[in-house]
Order: sequence, then C-alpha cells, then structure tokens
Amino acid sequence: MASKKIEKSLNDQVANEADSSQYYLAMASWAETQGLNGIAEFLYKHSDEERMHMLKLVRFINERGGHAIVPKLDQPPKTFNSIRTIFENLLTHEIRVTNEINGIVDQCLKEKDYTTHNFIQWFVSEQMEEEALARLILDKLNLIGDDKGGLYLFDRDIATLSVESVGAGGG
Ligand code: OFO
Repeated sequence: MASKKIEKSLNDQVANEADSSQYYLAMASWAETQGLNGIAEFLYKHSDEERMHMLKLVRFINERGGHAIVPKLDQPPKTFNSIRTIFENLLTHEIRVTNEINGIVDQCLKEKDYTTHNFIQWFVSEQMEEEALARLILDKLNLIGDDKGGLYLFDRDIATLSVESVGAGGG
C-alpha cells in the first residue's frame, strides 16, 4: 500500500459502498411491500452491485499489503414517502459517493500513487453511469406524474434498465 492515508481513504470507501448496499436494500424491501416488484428487483440488484464494489475495494487493499476493515453499518430508513423519493435519495447518495471517489483520485495524484489511481478509474466511470441512470429514471417518473397506470408500466419495464443500458462509457 502506497500510504496509510490512502489505505484509510480506501477503507472509508469500503464503508461507503457497504452503506450504499444497505440503503438500497432497505429501498428494495419497502418497494416490495408496496407491490412494486419490478422496482424492488431493480433495487435488490443495485444493492448487490454495491456489495460487489465493496468487495473490489476490500480485495485491492489487501492485495496491496494493506488491511481492509469490515465496517459497522447504520440502520437505513425503514419506509419511504414514494418511489420518486427513493430515486431522488438514490441520486443524492450517488452524487455524494462520486465526490468521495473524486477525493481519492485527487489524493492519488498528490501522493503520486498511480497504481491506486489506475484502480479507482473503474469507480469514476461507474459513478458517471449510476448518476446517469438515476437521472434517467427520475425523468421517466416525472413524465408519469400521478398516473397509476404509468407507474404500473414503469414497474414492469424497469427490469430492462441497468447501468450498462445507459451507456455513459467505461464500466
Ligand atoms: Fe458503488 O456505485 Fe453507487 O454508490
């Protein structure tokens, strides 16, 4: 590991990814109780992806001779006001994660840690795609408005939406 400071930032990011996974799992569970099974599936999958991001960091830290720490997690909200609230929260959360990733990029450049810099680029692309996907979903929800039939169709079609389908590059 290049420096203890970078190891600490990567461990903070392990906690962020675990927190994202936990947060989206809570969203998925609530959506399922509302009978929105398509949205729930999408969020369960998203939660799994965040866990994969966490594992990617854990493996990298240890491979580089550091020690990845498994974090303690806060309890996420149990209920949400609406599906719109869920995706607004999701976008806000992803924007925060993007800023944290950018902070690591900055630190790598300052410390000339090009190996970690190279590794973290995957996360830079992933964040761009996740933000684009969340914005796309919010645009669709705006179009639907209060139309229950629209929400029914959205719940059916959301299965076809994924980070790959937004195609913002990288990933
Ligand atoms: Fe890990 O991509 Fe979202 O947070």
